[in-house]
Amino acid sequence: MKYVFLFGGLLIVFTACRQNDTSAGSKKVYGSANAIVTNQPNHETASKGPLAYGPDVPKIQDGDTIDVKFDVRHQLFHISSTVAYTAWMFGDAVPGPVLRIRVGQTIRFSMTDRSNDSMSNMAMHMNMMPMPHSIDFHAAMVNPEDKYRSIQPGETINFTWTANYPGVFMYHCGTPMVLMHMIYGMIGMVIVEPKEGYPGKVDQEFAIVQNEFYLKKQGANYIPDTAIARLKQPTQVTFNGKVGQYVINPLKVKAGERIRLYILNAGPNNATGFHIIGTILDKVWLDGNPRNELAGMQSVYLGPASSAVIEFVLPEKGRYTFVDHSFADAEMGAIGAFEAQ
Ligand SMILES: [Cu+2]
Repeated sequence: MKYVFLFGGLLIVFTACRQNDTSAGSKKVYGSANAIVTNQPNHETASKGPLAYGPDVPKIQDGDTIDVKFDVRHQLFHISSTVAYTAWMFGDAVPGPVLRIRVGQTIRFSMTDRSNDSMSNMAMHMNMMPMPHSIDFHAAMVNPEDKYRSIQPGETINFTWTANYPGVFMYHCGTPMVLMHMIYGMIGMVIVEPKEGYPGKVDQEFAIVQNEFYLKKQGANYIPDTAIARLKQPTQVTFNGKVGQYVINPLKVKAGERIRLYILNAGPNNATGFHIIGTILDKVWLDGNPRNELAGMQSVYLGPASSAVIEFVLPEKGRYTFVDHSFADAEMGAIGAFEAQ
């Protein structure tokens, strides 16, 4: 539905924000003004907003409107001490930054495609070439043809959206071939808290994104391979982008503390059965919505683009390994540990 207004002869057409659904107790905002694409890089800053890189969870920012910016870059990324490739990334890592907002907040989003920043004379491999990118927020309810359109290297897209549902949502690049853009690293998490915050108190919070890599050797480094990705046969599966990083540096907690974990399976292809050895998942909110509550789970099964908020206690001092209980994935890197002291 479009509304047309005439202001002093100036025709302004916009898809209006309509608040016509209060079924879940809070007003929903459908749609927003058309996206604006400029051919200028936004040099103000490369990232901005309530953002952090997992396992850290960013602090919520108060206010009705939140400015969020993260740019797209092509940069060398290490997924282990021996494996690196030129990633296409939101911000500075794979996965991109975790964004944390609240139901009812409007996100004023800006993104510059900086894939042309990183060109150097020695870096003209196919995967370093500047190219169009886009962003698709699963947490938003907007016209994808408008807001999720691809922009060219050096261009900036600006659009707004309002968070209607609480949950842990994925964002990713939606530029064809989507599979390729995702296996290059263009994935990330948005946490949308309920209006009054998640119910109950916890002592520690962590954010974990699981995703697959499909890499083949090219010279000294690696390159993502869509042929392997089509076969759904990953070469590495990781928590927050690095093979076994929480085996090397376990997440530190205290025995008996209540821990809340925001977990997203970004795929792009395979499912996960997230499990913590030595405890039971006390509460599981599927997709991060407290209305979808399960209790006493041994694992939580998440397909691609599925998520959960889970709460649990590590009962006594010790090291608690967590895995994708599809153990092939654990062998390929989806393994970590909590160190309870
Ligand atoms: Cu892309």
